[in-house]
Amino acid sequence: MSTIVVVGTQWGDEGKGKITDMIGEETDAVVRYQGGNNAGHTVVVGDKEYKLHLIPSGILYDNTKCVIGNGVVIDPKVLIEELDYLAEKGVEVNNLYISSKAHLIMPYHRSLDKAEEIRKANGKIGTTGKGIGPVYMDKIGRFGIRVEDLLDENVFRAKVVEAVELKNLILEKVYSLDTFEAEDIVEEYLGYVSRIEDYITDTSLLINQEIEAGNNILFEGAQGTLLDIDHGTYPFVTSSNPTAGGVCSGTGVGPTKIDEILGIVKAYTTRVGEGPFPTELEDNIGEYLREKGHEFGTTTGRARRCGWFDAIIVKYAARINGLTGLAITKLDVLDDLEEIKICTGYEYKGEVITEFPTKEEVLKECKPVYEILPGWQSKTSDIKDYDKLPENAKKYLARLSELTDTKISILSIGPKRNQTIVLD
Ligand code: 2SA
Ligand code: MG
Repeated sequence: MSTIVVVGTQWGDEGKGKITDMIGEETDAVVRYQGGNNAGHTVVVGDKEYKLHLIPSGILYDNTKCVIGNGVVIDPKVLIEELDYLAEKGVEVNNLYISSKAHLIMPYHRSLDKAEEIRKANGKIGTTGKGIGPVYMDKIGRFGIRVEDLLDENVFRAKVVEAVELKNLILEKVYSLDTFEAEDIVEEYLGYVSRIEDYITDTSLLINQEIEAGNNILFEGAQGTLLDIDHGTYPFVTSSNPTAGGVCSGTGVGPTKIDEILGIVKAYTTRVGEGPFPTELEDNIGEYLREKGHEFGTTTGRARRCGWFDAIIVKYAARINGLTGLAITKLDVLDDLEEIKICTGYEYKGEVITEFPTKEEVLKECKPVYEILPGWQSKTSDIKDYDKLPENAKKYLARLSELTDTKISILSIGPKRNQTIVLD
């Protein structure tokens, strides 16, 4: 038996969905532990493409349990839309388990998320507008509403009435926005109960029983290390812990039960939303990466910012997550380039630093120090064997592994399941 965590090492969109889907084939349960429908995974199976936001990618397999852990925040409307979307595509959704302790995204969370972005204007985070920050604020503030509350009409109504009273004050007085009618929300949300009640359970118990039974479990991270609320580029982060530590609190599984932590690494770097990004390219190479890599948000459709591989951040991710291996994705996107740069340090106030700075004000001023490697200028997307890769591609990969002090376990050279090379 083994448990593995799949975690993003950059700013999200590293291709976690594809790798999760691939490993998911041999997995008994796929578990999400944080975030909500701000995530976006694209998975290609045969000639079908699936875009998922909330439900774990493992849903595409018949016998894999799909678990939404307590650390996830759930917009029930989106959940039901996703269930319908999967049903339309002929995917069975019997194997879904939702934590009774997960918090619910309410309509006022979405309003507050958007309103706060508008209020901030210059300092905005560039959120997905899905209500993520406000729902986690309520959770930490101890006045959130959990999935289990939906199962008791009186409890649910009382909590909504209390919450709406305060939210309406804020919406009206702080943001001059429309307020909500508690009873409308109660009616809407109780209407969802019949669609989801059968999935609700004690998921910590379930996962621990699975582990006990010797089954293989995959914990699927959303977003990435640099979007972590504690370890990311604060305040330009999401409001949860996508890093490996989030697995334990977000699922109710102890740290001694985790065997492997696989870091997903894009062969270059992207970021969506605001915040510092030292290796960002605002030239035609950046444009080339965006076009060739289809770098547009799965959730919002926003164009992603693109840049060279930054070894400082991936080395940092290896430390924060305790990575046991790397899965490098989208190597094929670099196929046509004449030369490829790797950031090996930052120049800050005349000195070169090689550890990721903790302060956003410092990172903002960092200039990348590059090592330049020759490109391979040939197609890699059909290669099945690591040894058959062009020499310069192998050199590039070896350098990434060396700089981040982590072995490469998986290499992905295209969106399809069979465009993957497993190294160990
Ligand atoms: P939020 O909405 O509060 O979580 O936003 C806070 C920051 O976190 C970033 N963020 C993301 N970055 C990359 N990918 C994400 N998921 C979608 C995708 C994004 C999309 O997979 O493509 O479609 O735009 C994701 N979710 C949150 C966000 O950009 C803010 O910087
Ligand atoms: Mg994504």
